[in-house]
Amino acid sequence: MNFPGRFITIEGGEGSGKSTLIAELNRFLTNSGYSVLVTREPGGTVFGEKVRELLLEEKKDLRVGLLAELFLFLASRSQHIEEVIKPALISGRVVLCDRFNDSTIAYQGIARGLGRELVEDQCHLACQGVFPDLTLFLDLDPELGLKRRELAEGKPSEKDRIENAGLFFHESVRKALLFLAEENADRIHVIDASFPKEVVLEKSLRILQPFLKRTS
Ligand code: Z5A
Repeated sequence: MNFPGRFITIEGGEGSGKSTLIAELNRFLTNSGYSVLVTREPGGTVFGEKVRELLLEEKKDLRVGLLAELFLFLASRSQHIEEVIKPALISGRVVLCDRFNDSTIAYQGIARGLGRELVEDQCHLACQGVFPDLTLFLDLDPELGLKRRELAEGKPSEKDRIENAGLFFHESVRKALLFLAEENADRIHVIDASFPKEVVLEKSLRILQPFLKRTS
């Protein structure tokens, strides 16, 4: 679907710097005159934030099956698209979204093992024709991502249910995202997130600015 606005997603593992980059991009683009909407998945709506709590909660005896997990992520997404993302794109805004379909394909489809095709099909159903125009993938060694978070909090951080899946799982997610980036090289841009924040911002803007100028 073609909209006046632009839909930009930011992907990457835990602690790769997505929230940090999104805040800086928001500041820069807003100062440059764009109307920007920052949002995230799971979440972005009142309903989605409730689903997020359910998805991330780590609680003894709480079991979440693979399909149940997938459908919860997609329930949040379809509400998010209908209530927030689509209206913003129709009104010409630049939407910066922390995670989207590529996360679902990498985490649920490939790393959890549900199967890429099955997950892609369900994502298509949930997305109602709304797909990212451009994606920045912040690529970082998962061990480094975890260290960054611990450094920020000054202690080993409490992990949510998905973070707790272990290093091997997070390494599979990274490989899956790199694979998706290779396959969708026209949309997904890989940025080495081990560089300092200013460098990551500069590299991102070098991709984003010409894209926005070209397509606005
Ligand atoms: N998930 C899924 O399974 N399926 C799906 O479909 C979707 C999600 C949508 C929630 O995501 C979980 O849901 C996630 C995937 C799964 N689980 N995991 N893993 P989330 O986005 O809320 O959680 P997260 O990925 O763990 O995000 P995060 O921990 O908030 O990390 P971040 O936003 O990428 O990083 P940050 O907060 O910007 O930075 C972390 C620290 O590093 C902070 O102190 C910064 O100041 C510092 N930082 C940032 N950049 C740098 C650089 N360049 N150098 C040094 N230090 C830096």
